[in-house]
Amino acid sequence: MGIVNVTPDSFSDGGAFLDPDAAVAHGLALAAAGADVLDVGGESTRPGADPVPADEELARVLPVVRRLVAEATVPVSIDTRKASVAAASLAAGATIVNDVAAGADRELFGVVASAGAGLVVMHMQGEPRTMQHDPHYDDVVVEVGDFLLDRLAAARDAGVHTASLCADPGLGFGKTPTHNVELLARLGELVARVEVPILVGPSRKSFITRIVGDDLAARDDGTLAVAVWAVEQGARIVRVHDAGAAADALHVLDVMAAADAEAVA
Ligand code: PMM
Repeated sequence: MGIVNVTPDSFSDGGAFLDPDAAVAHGLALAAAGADVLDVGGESTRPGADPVPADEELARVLPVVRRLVAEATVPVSIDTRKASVAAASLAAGATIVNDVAAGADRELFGVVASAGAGLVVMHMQGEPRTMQHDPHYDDVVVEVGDFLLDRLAAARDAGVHTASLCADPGLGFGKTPTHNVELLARLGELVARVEVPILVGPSRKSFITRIVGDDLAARDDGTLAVAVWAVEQGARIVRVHDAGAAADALHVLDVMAAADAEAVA
């Protein structure tokens, strides 16, 4: 899943693609480089971010969603917490809603159900403005799993089909670097427990900079290692900025996993 942030303030690419032409060109380049899904977002959820009003979020994402739906050959997902933004984006041709608030907007699951769309529910402790103020868990893996199972059940109750569901532990959302590493180290437990496909979003996040330093190349290298690790543990979708590199790394992993000697003959 390639990230297309149409925001002035996302933590790693804020402002780069606020212009719709730049965002569309970036999305098309990600798809050409190997992204299987393009995830368009108009509200930064970085730690400390303030909420964006619905009309502003819509004005950012809709032109980009429309054009990517028309011009890209891969599905378009809308990264939003708002049912109104989800509804307008689905009407414009998006087919997946990526909700980092997992249905906190009570109408969002119903919107997804009536469109027959796909849904990502993500775990977050708190909300973006304050989520990194001393997050606490007794057992982060168990608690994130409990939350995801509860929200998946709520989505099914609202009419979303099980086959349309995906769950995300929400790396960096109300979690210390230690929590993130524990979630990744024990990702297999979540994969087994949650049963729907797992998505992870490690890309350029600060727990990686703690390990490899914070220049961009190092963050991207670290992201690739997490992507490969996560897929090895059973994750099915990795949400990344550099989709070409991740697609290549995961392709190499596939060749190894399948002992596909033909691939190198
Ligand atoms: N991370 C960000 C935004 N949206 N969605 C999902 N499902 N999972 C994530 O980890 C996630 C997300 C923040 O990163 P960005 O500012 O680079 O988009």
